[in-house]
Amino acid sequence: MERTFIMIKPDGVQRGLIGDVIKRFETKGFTLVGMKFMAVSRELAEQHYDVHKERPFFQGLVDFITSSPVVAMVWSGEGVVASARKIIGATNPLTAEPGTLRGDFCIEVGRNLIHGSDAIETAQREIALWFSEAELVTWETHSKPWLCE
Ligand code: DAT
Ligand code: MG
Repeated sequence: MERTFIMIKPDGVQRGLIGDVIKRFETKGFTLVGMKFMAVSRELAEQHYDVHKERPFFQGLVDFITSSPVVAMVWSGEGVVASARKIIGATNPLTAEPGTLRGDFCIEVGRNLIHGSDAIETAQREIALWFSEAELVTWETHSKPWLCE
């Protein structure tokens, strides 16, 4: 089953929005397969955002992600990678549509609440970076016949 990596960034944790974020993915019908509350090392933050290492905001981004704890999660479901990106909304919260997490809960790109993998291959790389296989749980929700035909 398709999986994606979702991280509630330090601003989401500090602002007490962990429950709101998790609720959106739960009520949508996706399945949680891994979750940890953790401090992020500089090394992990730099690896996670490696694709942006030449960008001017890179150091600030790494400083921010390592400044306070995050919630790292893996969610699974058909089409979860693209659907999670839609639930999250545009990178710039001011252009993110109302109803998306960024559209509803934040106002600045440097404090945009949440990370979600942008493609299936990215998700595979990010999940392997943040979680060991032993930390991921394969299970089936009792709601499955009420979510899927
Ligand atoms: P996304 O998080 O929507 O995948 P991204 O991968 O382009 O966006 O950028 C990663 C993060 O870097 C983004 O969530 C916030 C930060 N960022 C992106 N563009 C920025 C900018 N112009 N100024 C400051 N921070 C930026
Ligand atoms: Mg990205």
